[in-house]
Amino acid sequence: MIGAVLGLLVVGAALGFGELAAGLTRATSPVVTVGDALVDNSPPFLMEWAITLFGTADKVVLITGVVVVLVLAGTLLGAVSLRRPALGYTGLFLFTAVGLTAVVLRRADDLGAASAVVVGGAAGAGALWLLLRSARPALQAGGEKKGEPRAPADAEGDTPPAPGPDRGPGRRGFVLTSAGVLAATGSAGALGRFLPSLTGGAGSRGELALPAPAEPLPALPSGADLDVPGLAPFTTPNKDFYRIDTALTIPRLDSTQWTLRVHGLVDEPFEIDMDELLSRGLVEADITLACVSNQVGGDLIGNTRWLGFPLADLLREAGVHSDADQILSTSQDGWTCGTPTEVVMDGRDSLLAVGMGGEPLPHVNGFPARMVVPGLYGFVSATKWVTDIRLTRFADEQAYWARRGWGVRAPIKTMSRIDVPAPLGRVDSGEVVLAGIAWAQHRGIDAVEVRVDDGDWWEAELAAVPGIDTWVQWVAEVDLDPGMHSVEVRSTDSTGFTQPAERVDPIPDGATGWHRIRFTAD
Ligand SMILES: Nc1nc2c(c(=O)[nH]1)N[C@H]1C(S)=C(S)[C@@H](COP(=O)(O)O)O[C@H]1N2
Ligand SMILES: [Mo]
Repeated sequence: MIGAVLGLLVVGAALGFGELAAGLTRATSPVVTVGDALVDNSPPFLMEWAITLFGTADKVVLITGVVVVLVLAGTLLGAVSLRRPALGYTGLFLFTAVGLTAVVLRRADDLGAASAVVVGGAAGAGALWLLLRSARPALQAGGEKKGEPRAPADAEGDTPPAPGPDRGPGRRGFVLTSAGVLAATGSAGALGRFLPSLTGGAGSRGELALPAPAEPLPALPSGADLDVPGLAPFTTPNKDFYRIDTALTIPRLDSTQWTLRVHGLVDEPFEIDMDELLSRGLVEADITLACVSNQVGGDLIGNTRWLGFPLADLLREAGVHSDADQILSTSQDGWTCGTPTEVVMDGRDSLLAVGMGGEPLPHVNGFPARMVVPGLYGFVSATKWVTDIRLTRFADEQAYWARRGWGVRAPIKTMSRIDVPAPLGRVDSGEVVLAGIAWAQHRGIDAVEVRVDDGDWWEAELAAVPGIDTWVQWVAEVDLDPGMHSVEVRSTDSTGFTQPAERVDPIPDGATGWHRIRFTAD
C-alpha cells in the first residue's frame, strides 16, 4: 500500500514538474510528446483500427491509455523502490529515457521538450528520495518491512531512522511528506497547464501587431456573397474555420521566439525571425483552403483573405538547387509536409502567412506563421506553426502523410457542394432556391450545373469571385411540386474538366463524386 502511494506520487511529481517546465518554456508537455510519438510510430493498420473504433475520441483514448500505463508503472516502481531503492532510481531513469526517445523521434532539436522531460525525471527522483526517507520509519513502525537490507546510495549520509516507539510519528512523517509532494506536484502541474494559455506578454498572440499590407488587395467584388440564408458565406469567419491537424494539444507559440530556418538543397541557408519577416512588405491573397479528407458534401473547407510574405521570394533568396523538387516543411510540434517546389514557385500566391481574416493567425490555425499554397490540399502545403523549411527531393524523403499511404502531389480536385436546401430539410413548394459552393483552386470554376430528380442538367448562376484561387457561390431556382425531391450538383473548371460522377474515397488524394441531397417540398 505504502509502495503504491509512494510510486504514484513519484510519477505524479515527474509529470507535474515536467508540465511546469514545458509551460514555462512553452514547450510540448512530456505526456503529449510521448502520445504524439506513439501516434507517429504506430503502424498504419493500428491507427486505422483506432480511428474506426474510437472515431474522433481516438486522442482521448490514447491519453487515457498513457495514463493507465503510467499508473501501473508507478505502482510497480513504488513497490520495487521500497525493497531496492536503486531499482527505483533506475526505473525513473528508464522512464526519463522513454520521454527523451519520444522527443528525439518527434523532433530531435526540440530542446524545450527535452528539458521538460529531464526536469520531470529530476523532480521524480527528488520526490522518490524524500518519500523513501520519510517512509522508512513508517515501514519499521508499521512492520510492513523490517530492516532495510541496503541503504539507497543517495541517502547514505542520512542518520539511520530510529525505530519509533509507536507507529504514530513514523506514519505521520510519511503522510505529511506525501501531502507536501502531492500539493507541490498539483500546483506545478496546474501552473504548467495554464501558463501558456494566459494571454498577454510579449510574443503572445494579443501582442503581435501586424503591419498593413504593402500590396493591399482591392475589396472583394460586391457580388461575391449571394446572401442566401444557409449558404456558406464567401469569407469564413476565423471562429468557424475548420481545424485539422495531428496535434494532441494546440501548440501556443511565442512570436518573439519564433524563427524559420530555410536550408537543405540551397545556396544560402538562412534563418528569419518575426520582426524581420514583418518588416519585409506583406501581401494579401484570397485563398480557399481544403482538406483532402473532406468527403463529398463535407465541410473541411474554408475561405479567407490571408496576409503573408510570398513563399517563392523567400525561397529564391535562399537559392534553390534545380534538383530540389520537394519543400519539406516542419512544424514546431514535429509534423512534416512535402510540397512540390515547382508548384510553389510557378507564380501563384503561395504564402508564408501570418494573418487571416484581418487578424494574426488564431493559435489553432498556426500562429504565428503557416504556409498556404492555392490549389494544393492542406496536408501537402499548409504547415501550421511552421519553423523549418528544408529543400529536398521526393525520391529521398517522405513527409508525415506520404509515409502513411496518402498522396505525394495532391492538387485539389474540382468539386461542388449543395448548402441549400439543407439535406432532408423542408421547403415550400413552388419556386425553390438551390444554392451552394464550387471550387477548383488555381484553375477557377467555369460552370455549375444542377439537376432535380435525375432530370436534365441546368446551369446555375455563379456569384462574383476575386480570382481563381477561391470557391464560388452558385444559385439556381426551380419550380417544384409538393413531395420528396433530390438535387445533384457538378461543376466544370476552366480547363473544361467536369467533375466525374464516380465516388472515390478521400484516401489517397481526395474524394470525387457528385453531391446529392434529398429534401421535401410542402
Ligand atoms: N503543424 C501541422 N500543420 C498542418 C497539419 C498538421 O497536422 N500539423 N495538418 C494539415 C492539414 S491536413 C490541413 S487540411 C490544414 C488545415 O488547416 P486549418 O486547421 O487551419 O484549417 O492544415 C495542415 N497543416
Ligand atoms: Mo487535411
